[in-house]
Amino acid sequence: MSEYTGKEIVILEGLEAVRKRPGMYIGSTGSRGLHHLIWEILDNSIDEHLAGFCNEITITLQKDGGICIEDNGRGIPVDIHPAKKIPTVRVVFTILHAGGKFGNTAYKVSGGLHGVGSSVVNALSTHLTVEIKRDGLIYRDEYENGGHPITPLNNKKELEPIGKCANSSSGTKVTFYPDPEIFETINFKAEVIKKKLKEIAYLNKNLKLNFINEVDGEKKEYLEEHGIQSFIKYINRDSSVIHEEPIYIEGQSGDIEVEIAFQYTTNYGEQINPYCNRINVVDGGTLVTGFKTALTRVMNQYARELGVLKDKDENFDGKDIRNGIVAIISIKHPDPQFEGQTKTKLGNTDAKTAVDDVFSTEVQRYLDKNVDVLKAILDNSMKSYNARKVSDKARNAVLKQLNDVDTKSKLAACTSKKASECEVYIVEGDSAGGTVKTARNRKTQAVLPLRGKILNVEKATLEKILMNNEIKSMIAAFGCGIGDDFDISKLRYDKIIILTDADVDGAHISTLLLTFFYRFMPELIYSGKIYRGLPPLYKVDYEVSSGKSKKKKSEYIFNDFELEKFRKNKDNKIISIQRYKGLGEMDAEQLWETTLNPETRLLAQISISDSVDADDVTTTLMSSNVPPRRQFIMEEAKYANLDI
Ligand code: 0R9
Repeated sequence: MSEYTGKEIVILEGLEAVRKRPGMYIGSTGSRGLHHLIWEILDNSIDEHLAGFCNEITITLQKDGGICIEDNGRGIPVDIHPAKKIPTVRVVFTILHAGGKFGNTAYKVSGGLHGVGSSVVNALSTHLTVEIKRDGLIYRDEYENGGHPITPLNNKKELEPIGKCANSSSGTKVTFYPDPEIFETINFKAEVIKKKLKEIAYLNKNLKLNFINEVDGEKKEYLEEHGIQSFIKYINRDSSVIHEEPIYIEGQSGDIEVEIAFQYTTNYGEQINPYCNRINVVDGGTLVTGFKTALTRVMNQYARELGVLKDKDENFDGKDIRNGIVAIISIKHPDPQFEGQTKTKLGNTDAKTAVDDVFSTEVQRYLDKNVDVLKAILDNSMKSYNARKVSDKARNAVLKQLNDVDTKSKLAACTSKKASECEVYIVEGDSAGGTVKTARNRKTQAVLPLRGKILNVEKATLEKILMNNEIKSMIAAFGCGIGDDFDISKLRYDKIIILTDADVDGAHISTLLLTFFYRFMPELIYSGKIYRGLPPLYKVDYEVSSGKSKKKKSEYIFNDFELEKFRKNKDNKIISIQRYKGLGEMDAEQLWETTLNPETRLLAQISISDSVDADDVTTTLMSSNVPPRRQFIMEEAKYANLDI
């Protein structure tokens, strides 16, 4: 253990806050949060690439459980920070900044946690080393136990160089070991890292990414010369396409750079993946609006010119034109404004104009030269237009019947009509539904029991989906319509909570429900309305002794990690551990205490962190194309117990 000066303790206060509430900074302390640490460090290297100073990054998964990320950029500055009077690199790793990348002068275009990422990773590590090559010298700074510096500074508070290197060689290398006291697992997964590197390579053409797995000796290199055009081919690898080559467009409007690639498949629906400064803005925003507006206008113009639309006033709806499209929109903006609850929606109005400008000019240039592609797209739009007219009829018929469904469905409504205080529990099966009905707070908690498994919407026709009783019950209960008529302002509940047993069947029902929401009411997910209730897995009876007296107590435990921690606590003498297999094993009182009471229950909010991944996993798991699903399940089976 090293000694810390009073000053350093003050400096570390920001990092203590990170250790107290890691979820606030990295989302979770499960496997997803663990990998987030890598993405944060990687983001800094990518920023350096975007600034034009780095073209190679190497990630090494070490045998000793550590992870090492190295870039060949300028190297983090080591000079004395004018305000903090310690080396700038130490400021970067030990001070949690409120935001803004050091006055925003460091980078023109920037992504990530806005400069706090390095200190967050340091706070959550048992050991971290940063090595810098700059101006022909090598420097090293080390930290332990959540960010305490252990490298001595000289009397001028500077870092002494530890060696020399060629003047031409520069860069930053960060090696860290995540803290097992913070994370439920500290095992990095090669597959997860490789997938991310692939995505980064697609979005940053000409950036070389190396992956070295010292555990099994694997080495891989990612370099995508054709960038997002190859990304589209990769996304559509298992789909049938209506034109061979993805269409690629690039251009600049003012100081905004725009890159778009798209291709039509025969799939129903649309998949638009927007990125701003390489950040997946899953909720879209102005860049998506610009793309949609321009595409609709340009294609309607062509349709009239070519006589596909006969009537001068007749128009394809935007939805008809986008049916089957898979697109990537990637822009670089010097001053992005991220909006919405999860900051994943772009707000800048100039991004809309820029995308519209670049896209409409360039796509016409392309389509004028590739008339066969133009005709294939218009033909596809016409088919969608005709199909929509048929399905509109079916949907309207269903929506008309909904009042009728309302009375037939098993919904146990709540008495309050104030949406902001109401929630609905979607429960697996009538019997669990019965207990939840007894246990709930009738004023604010409604219960909708579902009978058995709901329909897999990925495999069914729209008509069949709309005739399904469980789906009709949900549409009726939520009150906000479906598809084109969906209006989130009419939603009757503030939270929709999926509550299933903690077993394979329960997980399957959850997946089916999420697939339905994702495909037909995605706004519910984007606006953070969907949750999974997390009932406890164990009840532990134990004895605590204080002085001579002994007290019997019991506690609910929600996962294996917590149980392990509980077991390790020597103050508790465990008498018995009961494992709950299903909701049915709890009585109403226990259910209220553990799963329904807003004060004590545990809920997981469902969010989408990666739009390509969400669509990919949904298609792979739920469609009728079996070989990719089999492969996915085999690859993922190893990780099946980890967090969602
Ligand atoms: C392996 C992970 N890499 C990094 O974390 C990393 C940060 C970083 C960086 C700069 C260059 N490379 C980097 N790699 C840098 C250098 C200079 C100006 N801005 C950025 C320069 O030489 O003038 N920095 C990220 C933040 C900072 N540097 C800063 F705040 F300290 F300037």
